[in-house]
Amino acid sequence: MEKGLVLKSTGSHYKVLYGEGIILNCSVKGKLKIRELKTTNPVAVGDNVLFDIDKKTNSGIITEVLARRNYILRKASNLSRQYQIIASNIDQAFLMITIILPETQVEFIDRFLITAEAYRIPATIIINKTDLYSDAEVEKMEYLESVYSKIGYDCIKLSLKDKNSLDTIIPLMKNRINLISGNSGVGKTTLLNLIDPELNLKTAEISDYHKQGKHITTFPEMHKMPFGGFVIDTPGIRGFGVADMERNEIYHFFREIFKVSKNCRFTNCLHLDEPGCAVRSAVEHGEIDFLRYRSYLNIMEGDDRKYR
Ligand SMILES: Nc1nc2c(ncn2[C@@H]2O[C@H](COP(=O)(O)OP(=O)(O)OP(=O)(O)O)[C@@H](O)[C@H]2O)c(=O)[nH]1
Ligand SMILES: [Mg+2]
Ligand SMILES: [Zn+2]
Repeated sequence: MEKGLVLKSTGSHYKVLYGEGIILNCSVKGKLKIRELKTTNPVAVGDNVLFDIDKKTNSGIITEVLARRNYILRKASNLSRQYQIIASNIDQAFLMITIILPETQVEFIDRFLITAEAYRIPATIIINKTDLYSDAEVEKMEYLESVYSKIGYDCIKLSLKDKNSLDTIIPLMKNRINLISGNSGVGKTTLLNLIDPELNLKTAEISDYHKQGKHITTFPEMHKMPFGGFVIDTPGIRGFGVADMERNEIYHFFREIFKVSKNCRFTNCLHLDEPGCAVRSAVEHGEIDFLRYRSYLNIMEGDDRKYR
């Protein structure tokens, strides 16, 4: 029996790192230990697993997934109760966004952030493609930067056309397990190729017509970094169905809303239209950003349709 780290999962085959940097193809045979969570992928990138080596085929058979320190989940589809684990055992999550080409929606940002918040994974926002922005787009970028840094999320501006951009990001990633997420086409894989050109991962220009990415990366994959640590590149996602959260706890994961909610008249206030709601009052006074509150309302309505 050996212990290893799952670098890639395609649903039936797994790439596992073990020993002194050996990478082995593995599969799952029979039943794994049953978990209470209903997931479409029982073994996820970042999992620590136990496996047996089949000497004849030089491949591994995973027998157990060890307890996860954390994970990022999304709903497999809006209607299903099934969840997909994007990755597990993460030290830090980077959300890469762009103002244009493609345009990342604020609600998408918030859905990601509350998911990270719920699993206590520190999240940092990367605003990429700064070389492309007009004055109006720079203004929008700075607005988002001010909203999110005010509530305590670091925002890093990058242009991957400029190699010096890496100087800010590499020290943050060093010796950690980092996840990069974001819409298709924002430049997640381009960042990895710039850090380590030997990876030579596939990237593509975004579509001229739809101004969106083409979903080039198809499976999450963890890559070892030359400076120490790992980065998990993920497929671009249109959005997040909020997973595994009770309706009356959603506001706990909007940091600034949670803080103000202590002053609401009713302890079970959901900050919708209750009298004496301190959150609504803070929105009216501009202390809580309206876009954040709107994301909250949409998530409360369960409007997940466009977020998959
Ligand atoms: N102008 C400019 N283009 C960039 C920048 N970063 C990435 N790109 C381009 O954006 C396109 C998409 O980049 P990818 O790295 O494939 O995007 P991705 O986020 O991995 O996309 P998926 O794998 O589909 O999720 C490529 O043509 C990159 O060259 C940037 O900072 N500035
Ligand atoms: Mg990619
Ligand atoms: Zn309230």
